[in-house]
Amino acid sequence: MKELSLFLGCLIPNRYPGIEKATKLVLDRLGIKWSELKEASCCPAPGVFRSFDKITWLTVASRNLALAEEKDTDILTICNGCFSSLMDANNILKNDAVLRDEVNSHLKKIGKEYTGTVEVRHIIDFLYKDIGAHKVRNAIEKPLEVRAAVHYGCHLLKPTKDRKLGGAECPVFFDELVEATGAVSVPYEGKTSCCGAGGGVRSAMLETSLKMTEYKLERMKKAGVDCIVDACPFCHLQYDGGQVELAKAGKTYNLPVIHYSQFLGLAFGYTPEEVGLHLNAIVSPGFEEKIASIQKGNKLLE
Ligand code: 9S8
Ligand code: 9S8
Ligand code: COM
Repeated sequence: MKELSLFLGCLIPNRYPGIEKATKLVLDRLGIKWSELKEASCCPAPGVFRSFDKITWLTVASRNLALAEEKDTDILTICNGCFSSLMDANNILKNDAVLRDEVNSHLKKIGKEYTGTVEVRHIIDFLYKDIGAHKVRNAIEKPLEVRAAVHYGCHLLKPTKDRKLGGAECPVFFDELVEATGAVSVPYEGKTSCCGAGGGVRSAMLETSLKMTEYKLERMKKAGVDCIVDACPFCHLQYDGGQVELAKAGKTYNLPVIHYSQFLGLAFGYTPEEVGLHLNAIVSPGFEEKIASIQKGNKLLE
């Protein structure tokens, strides 16, 4: 297997840099070799670019793929949208010589070429398939005894024929990784439905997108969870910022929103601040106290 180039996308470095930091900490802790994909651009976001102009979408994506080809590395994404764009563009271009030629005619102008030699991975798919939940479990230092609402997000699961991660209706792979930290993945109604953000819905129709978020938050709260665990900064933004927007209408949930990289970081003993939870809009002192007491109570494992 090739080494991995970490593809950060736009949202994580700009809105939730703690997720970037936590990702690097946990990759290092697991002994996974990675380097940054320098000069990468927006993937570009699938629900927006792909829906408007397929050739522009493919060309920008192919430039990012070509950067990884030049380094002879695969790509590791930490966002469902980036995973979807880069994986789908890669699949399309690998299999369609006409589109590949068209895209390469544009890349040529900037001295680049796409040849189709890299794979695109998502950190959840990579940890599950290549590292394994048991190995993650063995590396845990602070079993996180919390109740988590796992949110997969649409683009991690669909289209199932390409994602090949175990189905879109009752997936378990992400739950297994969450439970490997010692947490309980609590079942809740509507678990695989959308957070409300994707496909430009948040930008174009905020009210509609918040209705979808409220639907999810109500059911998570009813299930009695301590936090939400996601694998995508768009979902993260929608749940975190969305709770602030919903609070203005008198609906409060106070559920901390945690990307899996951050969640794993907590289980490795990093503090909430070290994994960037203080950069969330929703900061729950109750949750942080719980983490602090878990981390203190596990001294024997240090
Ligand atoms: S890049 Fe630009 S807007 Fe974003 S974060 Fe994920 S999807 Fe790709
Ligand atoms: S869910 Fe539906 S389209 Fe998506 S992946 Fe992230 S944002 Fe939330
Ligand atoms: C959602 C990405 S993760 S997009 O809004 O559909 O492009």
